Amino acid sequence: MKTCVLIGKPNVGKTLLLLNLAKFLGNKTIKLHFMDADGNSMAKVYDIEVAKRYLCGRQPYSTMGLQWIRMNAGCQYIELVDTTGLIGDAVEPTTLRKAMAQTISFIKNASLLLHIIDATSLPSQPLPVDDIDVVLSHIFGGNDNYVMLINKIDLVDRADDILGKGAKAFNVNSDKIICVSALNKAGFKGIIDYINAQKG
Ligand SMILES: Nc1nc2c(ncn2[C@@H]2O[C@H](COP(=O)(O)OP(=O)(O)O)[C@@H](O)[C@H]2O)c(=O)[nH]1
Ligand SMILES: [Mg+2]
Repeated sequence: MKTCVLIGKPNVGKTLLLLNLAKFLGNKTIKLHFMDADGNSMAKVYDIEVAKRYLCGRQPYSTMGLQWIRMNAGCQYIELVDTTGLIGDAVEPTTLRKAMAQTISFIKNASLLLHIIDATSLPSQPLPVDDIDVVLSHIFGGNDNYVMLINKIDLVDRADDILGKGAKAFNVNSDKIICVSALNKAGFKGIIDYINAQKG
C-alpha cells in the first residue's frame, strides 16, 4: 500500500485536503487513525463534514501528531497521512517540538511526499534560504516521489502565474507542481492521477 504523506507549514490546508480528498474519492465517513508524538494511538469513525469542523482551523497547530486514512484511490488502496505543521523557528512548547520531530522522522516512510504550499503567501521576491519550504523543496524536490501542491488557488487571481511563481520561488520543476484548492476540490483529479502513476 502506498503511503502518501502531506507535509507543509501550519495552516496551509493539509487537514482539509486529506478530508476533501477522501470525499472526492466517494467517502462520506472515514476511519481516522491518530498517533501522537509519544506513540499513543487511537482511531475514530467520522462523518467527513463533522471531521472538518473538529480538525481544520484557522488557528495553527490544530494537528499535533500523525493522522491518517486508508482508502481506495481508484486502482489501489492508499494510506494518506496528515502531519504536524513545520516551522523553522525555535518553538515552545516541547509538545510542539516533539510533534514536529515525529513528522520529520515519519517522512522516511513516505512512498509519496506531498508538500503543500499556500498560494496566498507565494513571494514575488526569492525566499530566504532557511525558509522551511525552501529547505524541504531543496532536500526532496529532486526526488521522483515528491510533488508540490500549491493550495488555496481559489483565493488568488486567475491571471497570476501561480505555477511559474512556485517553480521560481522553490527552484522546483513545474511538472512537479499541481495547483489545487482543498476547499473546492480543484486539481484533485491531478493528485489522484499522480498518486496512481507513481510506482512504489
Ligand atoms: N479558501 C481556502 N481556504 C482553505 C483551503 N484549504 C484550507 N483552507 C483553510 O485554511 C485553514 C487551515 O486549514 P487546515 O486544513 O486546518 O490547515 P493545516 O494546518 O495545514 O492542516 C482553514 O480555515 C481552512 O478552511 C483552500 O483551498 N481554500
Ligand atoms: Mg492540520
